[in-house]
Amino acid sequence: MPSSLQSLDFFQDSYELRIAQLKEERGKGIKIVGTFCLYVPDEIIFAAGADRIVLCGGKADTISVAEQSLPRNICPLIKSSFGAVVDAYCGGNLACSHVPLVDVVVAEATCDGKKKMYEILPDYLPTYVLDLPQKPGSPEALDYFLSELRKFGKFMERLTGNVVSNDALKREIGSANETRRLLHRLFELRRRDPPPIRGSEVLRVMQKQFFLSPDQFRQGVSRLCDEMKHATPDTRTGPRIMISGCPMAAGNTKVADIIEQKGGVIVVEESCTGTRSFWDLVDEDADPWKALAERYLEIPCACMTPNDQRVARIVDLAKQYDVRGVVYYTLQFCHAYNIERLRVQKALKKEKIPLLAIESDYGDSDLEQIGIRVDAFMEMIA
Ligand code: BJ8
Repeated sequence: MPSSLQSLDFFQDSYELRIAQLKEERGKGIKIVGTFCLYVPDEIIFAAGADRIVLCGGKADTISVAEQSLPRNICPLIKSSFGAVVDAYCGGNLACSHVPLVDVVVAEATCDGKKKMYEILPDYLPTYVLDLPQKPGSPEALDYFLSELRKFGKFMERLTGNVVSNDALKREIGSANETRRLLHRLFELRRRDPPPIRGSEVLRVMQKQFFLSPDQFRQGVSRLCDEMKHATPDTRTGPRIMISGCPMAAGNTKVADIIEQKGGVIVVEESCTGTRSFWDLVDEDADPWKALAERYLEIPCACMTPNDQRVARIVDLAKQYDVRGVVYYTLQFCHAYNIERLRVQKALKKEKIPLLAIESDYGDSDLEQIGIRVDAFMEMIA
């Protein structure tokens, strides 16, 4: 069903605009950094005068290329991302025409599949790996991550020839916080009953957060919020649903679309393409390096242990958004999110909030089966 919100058109039509911008920047000698994860602070990249795009793949069409090198039984996000790079440099098919515009990848030590993929990536693209403490709550974690961020800052300085000054960092922190506040505004509007926008529409906007420049993205979200404020409420009356789990990278809207086809009203997503990307702000009054280290270590990703803050946040969001049920989404072979589901399920059960677990890939073969399960879940919680 086409949306009545005109400001969504900008996000749909913005691909060419951004590609043209990246090409122009490259022509001027500006470095373009590709990333794969929320743990790599954009603020440091921008403070060095570089630009960035996130390369996480959500499309099925680059998976077969990846499977010529990678095992089949790993997460589709890893295969799709890697396949897009191989395709760009060897296949010439340019499934993702922005990949060849990247000068360097800044990767991160999160899940095993990604870490090992990053060891092969330098065959195609220069790759820098940011290390992460695995127990973010331990007393040594902050100091260690801080030293990793400073090292990364030095790397960016060598890459661009620009100094990453405290002033530049503070400016970028302010700008990133502005985006985070805007997204809070967008998500706040979704608490209405019924919400003024569909969850699948918000997901497509959130996916663009990782592709557009911060300015382009903010302008688009600001216009969207203004329009949503006065939008006629949707007449859909299905159960309010939260999606929680793995990111849904650009190209992947499969489960969100099925939930809506079955009458669910998605009101919030606890994922990296949802609240995890913007919920916490960076302290603008503290030392910028320390403030960044503190904020980024708070990201509640299942790769970290223990991850109590994620479980608590899911329960909190479920209450804030008055959800009737949670669809827990895991990408196939993502052990971290899959296993963490047990703790999430237990915590939600205490609050009498039902959970439906869906594990899927980027293919179409399970569409019908997922549809049947979602249908039954909707009936149960209606
Ligand atoms: S902060 S969720 S973007 S690591 S889904 S590749 S974890 S096997 S994408 Fe992620 Fe950063 Fe965490 Fe977010 Fe591995 Fe799981 Fe695949 Fe994943």
